[in-house]
Amino acid sequence: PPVIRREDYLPPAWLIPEIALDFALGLDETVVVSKLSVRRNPDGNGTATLRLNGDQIAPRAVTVDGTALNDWKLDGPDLLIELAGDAHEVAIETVLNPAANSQLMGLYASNGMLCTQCEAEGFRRITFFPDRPDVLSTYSVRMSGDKATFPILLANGNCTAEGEGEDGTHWAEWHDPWPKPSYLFALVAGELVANHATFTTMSGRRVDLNVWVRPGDEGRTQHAMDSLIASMKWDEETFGREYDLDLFNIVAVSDFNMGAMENKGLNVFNTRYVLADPDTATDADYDAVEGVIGHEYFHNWSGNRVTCRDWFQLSLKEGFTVLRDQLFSADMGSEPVKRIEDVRVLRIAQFPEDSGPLAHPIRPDSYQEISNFYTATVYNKGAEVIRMMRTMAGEEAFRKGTDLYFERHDGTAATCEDFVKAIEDGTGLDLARFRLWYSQAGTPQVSARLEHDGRIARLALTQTVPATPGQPEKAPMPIPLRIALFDRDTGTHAGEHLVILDGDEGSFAFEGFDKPPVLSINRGFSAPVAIEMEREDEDLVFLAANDDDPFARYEAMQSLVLQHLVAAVGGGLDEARRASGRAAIGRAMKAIVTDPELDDLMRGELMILPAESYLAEQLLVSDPGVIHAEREALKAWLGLELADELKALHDRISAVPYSRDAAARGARKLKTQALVLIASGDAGEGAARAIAQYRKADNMTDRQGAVMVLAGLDCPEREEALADFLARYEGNALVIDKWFSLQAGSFHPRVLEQIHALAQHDEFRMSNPNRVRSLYMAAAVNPQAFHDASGAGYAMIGELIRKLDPINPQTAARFVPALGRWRRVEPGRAAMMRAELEKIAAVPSLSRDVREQVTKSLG
Ligand code: HT7
Ligand code: ZN
Repeated sequence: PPVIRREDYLPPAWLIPEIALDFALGLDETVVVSKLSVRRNPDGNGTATLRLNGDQIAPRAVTVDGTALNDWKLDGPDLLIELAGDAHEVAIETVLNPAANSQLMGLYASNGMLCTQCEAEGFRRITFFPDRPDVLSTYSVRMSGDKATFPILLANGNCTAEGEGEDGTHWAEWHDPWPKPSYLFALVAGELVANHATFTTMSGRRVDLNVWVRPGDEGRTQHAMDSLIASMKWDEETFGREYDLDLFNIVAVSDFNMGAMENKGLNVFNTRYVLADPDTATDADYDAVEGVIGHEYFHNWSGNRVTCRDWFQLSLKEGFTVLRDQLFSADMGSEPVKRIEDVRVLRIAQFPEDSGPLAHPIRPDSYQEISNFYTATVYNKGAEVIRMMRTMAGEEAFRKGTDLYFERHDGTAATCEDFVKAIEDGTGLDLARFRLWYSQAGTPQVSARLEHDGRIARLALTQTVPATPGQPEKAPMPIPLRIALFDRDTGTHAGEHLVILDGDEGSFAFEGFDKPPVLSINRGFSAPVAIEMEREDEDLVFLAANDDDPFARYEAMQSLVLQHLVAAVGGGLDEARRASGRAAIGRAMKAIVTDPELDDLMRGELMILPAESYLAEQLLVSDPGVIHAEREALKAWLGLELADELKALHDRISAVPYSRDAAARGARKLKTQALVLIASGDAGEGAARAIAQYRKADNMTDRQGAVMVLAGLDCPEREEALADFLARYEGNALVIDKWFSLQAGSFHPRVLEQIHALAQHDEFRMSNPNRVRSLYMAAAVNPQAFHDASGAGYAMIGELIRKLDPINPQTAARFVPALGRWRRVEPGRAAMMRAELEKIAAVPSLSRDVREQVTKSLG
C-alpha cells in the first residue's frame, strides 16, 4: 500500500463550496445523488482533472453542468473528471447496500436503523468527493424513506422542511450553515425516541437538545443529557466557547467502531457512552459517559470550527480536545483523582506504544492507513504536550493563547504549527525548542540526583530520548518539572518550583537546607516522562504519607511498589530484602487504609498497585509469567498482612447507602479494592464476602465488583453469580458485554478455556465491535490469558485478527499491537508471538489496516 507523507501536502486543486445530497433510504439499497458546485482553487496546481475519492462504490450516473458525462475515468477507487473551466456543477449517483456494510464506515445499518461514520475517510464510501479535511463545504441534505422503518430522519444543522410522500414514505430536508469537511457529515434514520431539553447560551440563544435512543432505552439517558448541559456551560466559562446552532442532537447506536463522533450538530455515539442508570452502569461508566459527551461537544470548536488541514494534524483537534475533556471532568469531580486516572491510562496505553515498533510522534510523518493513527500517542500524549504549555504559561496566559488560536483560525483547516504559534503569541512563551515534542517520538527518560552540600540542595538532571523507528537520534526537549523539597522533620516544604530541563543536562540549586531534604519531582505529572532516581524506601514511605500534592503521593506509593517488584522480577531480592521491601509497602499501605484524613476516592487510588504492563515497561525484556506471579504474590501478602484492616474497611464501607455523591462513590470504589486484596490473601473469605456483596448489591458498581472477584476464583459462588448476572440482564447488550469481559479478564486458572467457550456462546457476535472487544480485548490485556506459557493466548488473538479482518479491518487492526510487543518479551514467548504475526502477514487478502500494523510490528 502507498505511504502518505506529511511533507507531500499540496492544497486541493478544486474546492467544493456547496454540496446537495439526496438520499432515497433503504436498509438494503440506498440511492445517493450528490450535486457539487466545483470551483477551481486559486491556490491549487491548476490541473483540469477533478479527482474525487471513492471506496468500494461505483458511479451509476455522472453529469457536468446538467449534461450526462460518459468519459469519466476510474483511477483505482477514485473518479476522475476533466473540467474545461473554473466553475462547474457536477452530479453523481451512487447505490449503496448499508446492511452489507460490516466495516461500519460510511452508511451502515445497525439494529434496523441507518447511520453514518465518515471520519476519517468514510464519506468516500457514500459518494465520490475530495474526501480530505481541508475541503470545506456547506451541506444541504434531503432524505426520504419508509416512514414506519425510519420515522426519525436526522442530519447536520437544522431541519428546514419535512413532509409526507407516497406509499407510506416521508422526507426531510436539513441544512447546515457552517462550512465543514466531509468527515463531519452525518445522517441517521430509524426508530428513535428522544430525551429533550433546552440550553440558553451565554448570549441568550435557546438551543434544543436531544439525546436519541432506541425505544425502551430512554430511561437511561438523563446522565448523558446532564453531562451535555454541563459541558456547554463549562466551555463557555472556561474557554469562552459558545454553541453555534439552534439544535444539538446526540444519537446512540450499538454498532460503532470507536467511542463517539463529533459530526456537526449531530453527534453519533456508541451506546456505551450514552446509556447509564445505577442498575446497569458502574461509577466508572458514569464518568466515561460524562467524559465522552464532553469530549465530543468540545470538538464543536476544537475540531469543527477550527478543523485539521490534513490527517497528520490529527492531534491538533484530538490532543487539545482530550485536554479539554480532562479539565472538564476534573472540574466536575475530583481534580487529583482525575489526574491520577489520566496518568494511569497514559502509562498503560501510551508508554508501551512509544517504546514499541508502532511508536510515532504526536504529529506523525507518514501513514498507510489513517485509522491506525487514532492512538494513545495522538490523543493522550497530545493532551500532555498541550498541558505542558499550559503549565509553563499559567492558566490565564494559556487562555489568551487559546482565544487567539480560535480567533485566528475560526472557519479554517489549521495545523499543529498554527496552534503552537497562537499559544506562543498569546502567552509570550518561546516555544522554539518545545516544538520538538510534535516531531519526536519516544518517552524521555529523566535521571534525577539530589545532592546536599552545606545549606544548598542541588538537583542534577539529565535526559535521554530513546531511539524509535525511523528516529535513531533525538535532540533534548524542554521538560517542565514541578518540584518541592521536603523537610523530613516537619513534613512540609517552603514552596513549589517549576524547573525546565532544556538540554541534555541541567543543575538547579536551592538554598536554606540544613539537612538533606526529600525530593518530590514531576508533581502533578507536569511532564510525560519517566523519572529515574535511586530512592530509599523510607523516602517514598515519607512522601506517600506527607506529600501535599496528591499525585505525588500516589506516585511515591507506585514507586515504592515498582522498585520492589522490579527487583523481585529481576531475581535481585534475597529473603531479607524481600521482607524489608514488603514491610515498607505494608507500612505505607496500612497508613493509607487507616488514614482518617483521606477521602475514599483518593484512598482507592493510593491502594492501586502498578499494572503489569507498566511493570514490564521498566524492563528491556521481561518474563510476563514472572511479573504476574510476583505481583500476585505481593497482593496475597498484603491481603494477609492487612487482613484485619481490610475487613474492617470492607465492613465500614459496605454500610454506606447508594448515592451518586463523592463519598458514596469513594466507598464503592474502595469496597471492591478491599475485596480484591482480601480474596488474594484468603480465597474463602474473599468468596464469602464477594457473594454477600453480590446478593446485597443495589447498583452495578457493587455487583460488577463482586463478580470480578468471583470470576477469578475457583468456587461454587462464581457460577451462582455469573448465572444470575446473565439471566438478570438478558437483552441488555451493554451489561452482557460486561459479563463477557469480566470472565475474559479474570485470573482464573482456566481462563483460556473459558474464553474459547465464550466465543461459542449464543450471545457472542463477531459483527458487533463492543462484543468483540468485550471478549477479546479483555483477553488481550489479561496477562494470565494472553501470555499463557503455551502460546495459546497468542494463537487465539492471531486467529481473531485473521477472522475479523474481512469483517471489520479497523477493529481487527486494534489487536495487532498486543502481539507487536514481542521484542520486549522473553525469547520463548517472543518467538511464538512473532510466529503469529507472520501467520497473519501470510494472508494474501489482508486489509491495509492490519497489513500496516503487522508489517511494522515484524519490521
Ligand atoms: N473524532 C472521532 C474519531 C472517530 C473515528 C475514527 C476512525 C474510525 C471511526 C471513528 N469513530 C470516531 C472520535 C473522537 O475522538 O472524538
Ligand atoms: Zn476526539
